[in-house]
Amino acid sequence: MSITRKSHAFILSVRIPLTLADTRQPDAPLVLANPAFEELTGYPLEEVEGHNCRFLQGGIPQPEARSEIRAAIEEEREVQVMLKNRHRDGTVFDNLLFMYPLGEGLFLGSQFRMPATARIDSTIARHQEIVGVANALAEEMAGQRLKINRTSSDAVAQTVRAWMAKG
Ligand code: FMN
Repeated sequence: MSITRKSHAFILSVRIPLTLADTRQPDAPLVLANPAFEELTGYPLEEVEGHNCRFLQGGIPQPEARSEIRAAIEEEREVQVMLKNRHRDGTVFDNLLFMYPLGEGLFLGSQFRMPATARIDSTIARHQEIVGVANALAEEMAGQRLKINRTSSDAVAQTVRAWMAKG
């Protein structure tokens, strides 16, 4: 499945961070990242294209989060995972990563920097926004809407609660 011109332009125009990775290519390289991703991380598309997005982990070990992501890729299903990532200048931030399979191994990822005073409702609002974007892309590229788990908003709330509890 190829990224249509329309999908390409749409991804670049969306104001929330978006990345597209081809998990059927060796080491699942990024094929697209939008300006909102650059604004968040400090990395422009030219520097990240062709690289696996784990470079954002900057050497911080997080085996559980990584195996959760690998399982979701393997099973071609959506997942939300909290990660420690680094901006280009090396500073660490908590990244709530949302991932959706668009078909044929292509995954959409959206990065959400958890604010110091995180709110569950604003995180769920972001989740719903991303689901809307992912559905629009799935329709444009694969001619069908995504199979979104009905309980994925609950899963997001639970992930944020667990993150808040850790302090
Ligand atoms: N990992 C991150 O640490 N930060 C990200 O923002 C991020 N975005 C991703 C976006 C997409 C579309 C995909 C498919 C993956 C993303 N990942 C991100 C996850 C890593 O690329 C990788 O899949 C993860 O670290 C697990 O694999 P590994 O154990 O081989 O590193």
